[in-house]
Amino acid sequence: MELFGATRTYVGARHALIARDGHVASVFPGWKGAIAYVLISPAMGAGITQLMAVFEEDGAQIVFPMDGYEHVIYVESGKLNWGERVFDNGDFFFVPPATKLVLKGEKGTRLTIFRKQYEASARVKKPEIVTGSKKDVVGEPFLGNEKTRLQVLLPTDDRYDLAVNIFTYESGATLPFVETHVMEHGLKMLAGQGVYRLEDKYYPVKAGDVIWMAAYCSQWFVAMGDEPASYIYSKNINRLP
Ligand code: UGY
Ligand code: MN
Repeated sequence: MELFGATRTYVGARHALIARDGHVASVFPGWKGAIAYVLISPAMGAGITQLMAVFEEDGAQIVFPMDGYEHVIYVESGKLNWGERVFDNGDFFFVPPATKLVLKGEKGTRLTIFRKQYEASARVKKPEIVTGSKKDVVGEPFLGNEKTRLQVLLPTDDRYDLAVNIFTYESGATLPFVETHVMEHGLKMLAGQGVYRLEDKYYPVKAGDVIWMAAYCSQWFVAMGDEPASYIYSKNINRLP
């Protein structure tokens, strides 16, 4: 039976689950042939904005202002150009604040973009451009558990105040304990499924879902089903609150 007037989406004060069925597109100045879904933003209380950008025509273009915001772009599918640089499926790059960011893509290209105000500090140097690919980043066992692997995509030295990681779980594997921490997360399920605990609620989640966890949102995950579950997520790091 078709579900009618129902959704898995929930937006609360300290966490949110955004399922695909509720997405509504936005377009921004300078964007041509491409749309964005602003899935996590300050409008819901988040410090790190998360967009899904979709290129609807060959040669479509998206533009970000040259301001105090840094960006991490992850190519979920398709092909993308940033100037002379070319990015494919699974490639990612970090763009420091005040850097020209005009991206052109082929039809069908889909990106997850994290956008955060850079927190400068007199003690640290400015962050630099980073480029890489998921396939080249070793997945380290998380707290010694081989069934849960963490790929840390960006350098973690103190120039960087934003981490973006990919966490992959074999079916049945879990986060080892319910985490409660000052750092916030924006998360996109890339593959598989499982159950996410957010504060005191438990949500079935699957590929395509987006989750926001505010600072101190208690969190835990168990992967379930026939394939490993994998998600990419952001985290603010290296700055004293
Ligand atoms: O980096 C993290 O805090 C990570 N272990 N959290 C999460 O996967 N929800
Ligand atoms: Mn966490």
